[in-house]
Amino acid sequence: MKLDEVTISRAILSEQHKIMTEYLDIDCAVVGGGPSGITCAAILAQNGVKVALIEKKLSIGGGMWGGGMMFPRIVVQEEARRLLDHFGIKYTEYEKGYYVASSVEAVSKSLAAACDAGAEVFNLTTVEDVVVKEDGGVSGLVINWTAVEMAGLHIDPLTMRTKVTVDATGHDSMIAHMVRKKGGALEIKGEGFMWAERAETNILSHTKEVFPGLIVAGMAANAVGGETRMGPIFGGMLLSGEKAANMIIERLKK
Ligand code: 48F
Repeated sequence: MKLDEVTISRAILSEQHKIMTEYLDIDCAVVGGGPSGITCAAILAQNGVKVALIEKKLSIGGGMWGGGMMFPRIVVQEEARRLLDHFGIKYTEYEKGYYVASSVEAVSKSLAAACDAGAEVFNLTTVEDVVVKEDGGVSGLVINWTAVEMAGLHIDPLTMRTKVTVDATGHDSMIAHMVRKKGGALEIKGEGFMWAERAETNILSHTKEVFPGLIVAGMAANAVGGETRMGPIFGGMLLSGEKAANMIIERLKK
């Protein structure tokens, strides 16, 4: 087969242009490709929701790749074991109720499940603002290439419309902060000290709609809710992503 460089370039441009255009109007945007965001996007897509997973970095996976202090292993407790099974992630039982998995396998398999189910991943894309109109809720996201932000260039962004947005941006809870900065009535209590049991127990009660159209998940939920942190135990992240997805599935049915 004879190869033509321009055909290769045209294939990339035309395909991504088609996808981006199609995804300017979606059911749900999940911002942040860490464990909670991937889980949320995967379960949404598996339930037929048109979902975009938006990640500012080149790679998806957030804080899961590095395991604990760069030992590429994560711990997941009994309550979330079924989600490891759901994604086909292998694990061993270290002690009763403590399951250990490869962080690399956990990212890869959960992300593969999201892609297989039809979630569209936009990496290298930063959410820099939200759309809030007369109904007072988040109805869209303002996006730009991460490289534009990194270079400090003054280039206007593009906008996508969403029915619901998930802030899965981790400890920084970036989307919640954007809403508050622009005057949205949203209280951000801030993350507490390390206390794994408390953080993992309470994360589901913090996974909720904190502003019309905006659900917080993962560490963003604990940061907004004033909850403690948990370190390299990931069950709460997976369960929080699942809860956010289930809330959205129910909401979209109405
Ligand atoms: O931090 P992150 O992995 O979030 P998470 O799902 O999981 C937290 C754990 O990794 C760990 C922990 C639990 O054991 O404490 O820290 O809550 O992933 C968040 C992702 O969001 C991206 C960021 O690059 C990261 O990959 N992100 C942050 N701000 C933006 C963003 C933004 N404005 N636009 C797009 N992506």
